[in-house]
Amino acid sequence: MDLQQIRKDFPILNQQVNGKPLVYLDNAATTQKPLAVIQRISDYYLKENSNVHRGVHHLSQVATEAYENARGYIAKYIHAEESNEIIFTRGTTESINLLANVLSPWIQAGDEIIISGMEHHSNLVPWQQLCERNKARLKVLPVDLDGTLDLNFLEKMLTPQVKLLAIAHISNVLGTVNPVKEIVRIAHNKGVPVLLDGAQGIAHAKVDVQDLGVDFYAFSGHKIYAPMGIGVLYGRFTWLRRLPPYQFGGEMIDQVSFEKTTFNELPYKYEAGTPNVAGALGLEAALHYVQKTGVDDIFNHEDKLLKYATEKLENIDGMRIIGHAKEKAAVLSFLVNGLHPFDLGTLLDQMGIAVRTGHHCAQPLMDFYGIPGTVRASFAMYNTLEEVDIFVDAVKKAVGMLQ
Ligand code: 7TS
Repeated sequence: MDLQQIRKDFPILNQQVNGKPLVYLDNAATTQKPLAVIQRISDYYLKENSNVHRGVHHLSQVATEAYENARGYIAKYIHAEESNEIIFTRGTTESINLLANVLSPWIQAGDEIIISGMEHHSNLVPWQQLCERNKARLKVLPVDLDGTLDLNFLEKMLTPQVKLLAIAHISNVLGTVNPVKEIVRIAHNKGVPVLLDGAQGIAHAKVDVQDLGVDFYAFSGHKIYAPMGIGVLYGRFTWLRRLPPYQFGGEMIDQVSFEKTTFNELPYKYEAGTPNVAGALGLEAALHYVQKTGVDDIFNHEDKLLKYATEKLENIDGMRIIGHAKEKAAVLSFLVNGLHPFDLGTLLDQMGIAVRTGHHCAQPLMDFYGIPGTVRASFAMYNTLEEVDIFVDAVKKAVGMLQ
């Protein structure tokens, strides 16, 4: 992996913040975009822009072909059986809301949905609200103090009432890589379908939906170097075919009269209105960039950064790292003594370092640890060991100033 070239591909990294070179360690919130992605979006608007699926004219055909090719590329990237299983959405949040919406008729009073104690609010609130509406019950698979899930307990929770298991592939707070293949196997043994929240998983793990055996997989483009406002809900064809539509309007129909409407086939049934074509092309370009760079090399590099940063941080007095799972990816949450994460984050920003502070949209997880929030550094392919050194020195300095 040519790190120097990679950094050149992400021009935003080359800037000063508060008089210091930017060290961008907020990649779990969003990643930066390489020139290949920016150029693809720009090319689309410069040369190809047109509404898709509607026109006989040249540009409409060019745009439609590009959009559908992007769908095909993404299907291959996550090894979906067919491209009809790729529904374009705004991102993980919309993907999960879509699913919660269309599964609603299937969830009856007394049914149960299982999530885990480490979920992002996006994979919690939609299920909680659905349960409330349908008088179903939300059950929570507990997290151990080290940040892992107890699979023996999961077996016990999978009662006949359970209709869905919705779980993070990788935690955005703890970095835990959940044993999702095993989780899917356990759930399927009891006949329970599984949604994986892949917001972090898509960028830091290999995603092969057929190998995982998963029923639904949700992710956001912007976490994997693609633009904001584009994401995917993967759903197995046998599921999506049976489920009702989500939003209604243009594109998703077959025949409309004032008396009755019949719906379009997959995937269009789930894509009402004009889609984010540029976003889909940007996502294709981003995945292509990742593939070209080398997925294994990227993951090895991120792992090296994570281990190096963990080792160095652990040497700081009063350091408490939150999340010690054996399988951990690219995310490092911590607290120092009684210092408030916000104060630490603010001082780090003054030194040019972008980290995230707060509850990271996982308030129940913070309650479990009895903490107000954490400081979180999260890594991407373009981060360097030198940046980790700068970051750790800055943490030491900030702690010194605050104590
Ligand atoms: N699920 C997980 C595990 C996430 O990390 C996020 C975003 C989402 C769902 C929602 O994704 P969205 O693209 O629809 O917003 N996580 C974060 C974060 O950790 N800091 O900012 C956003």
